[in-house]
Amino acid sequence: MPGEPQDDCLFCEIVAGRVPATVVRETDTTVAFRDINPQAPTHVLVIPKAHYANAAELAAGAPEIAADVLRETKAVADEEKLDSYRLVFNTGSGAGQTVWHAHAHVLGGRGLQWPPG
Ligand code: DGP
Repeated sequence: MPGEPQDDCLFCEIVAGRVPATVVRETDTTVAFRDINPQAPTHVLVIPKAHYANAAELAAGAPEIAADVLRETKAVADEEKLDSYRLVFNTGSGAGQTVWHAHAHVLGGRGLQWPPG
């Protein structure tokens, strides 16, 4: 079933509390936690609790939860006092996606170059 937890999914395990994470925010539909390998002073991942493989599948399958994720990225940025920040949804291995559960990277706290690498 779309959205159901997957046994072999690391972020589903974080949602379930079986893998520890530094959670900074949680709602009924989302969890935000610090990235284990931060690329900026603030590097937080915002994920839906429901399992979708990437942002596009989330938007197609559960648009209201996709909106929740976006809303939470702003809440994280506010809590972290970020004036400027970058949202990244790596989609596909060629773009650097390594965890197949939709997630928004919230990156800030330093200057960010454009275009990204
Ligand atoms: P991506 O490359 O876009 O799929 O991003 C996956 C991110 O997940 C990557 O920046 C590192 C992070 N990550 C991987 N394993 C863990 C973990 O066990 N805990 C936390 N907090 N983050 C993780």
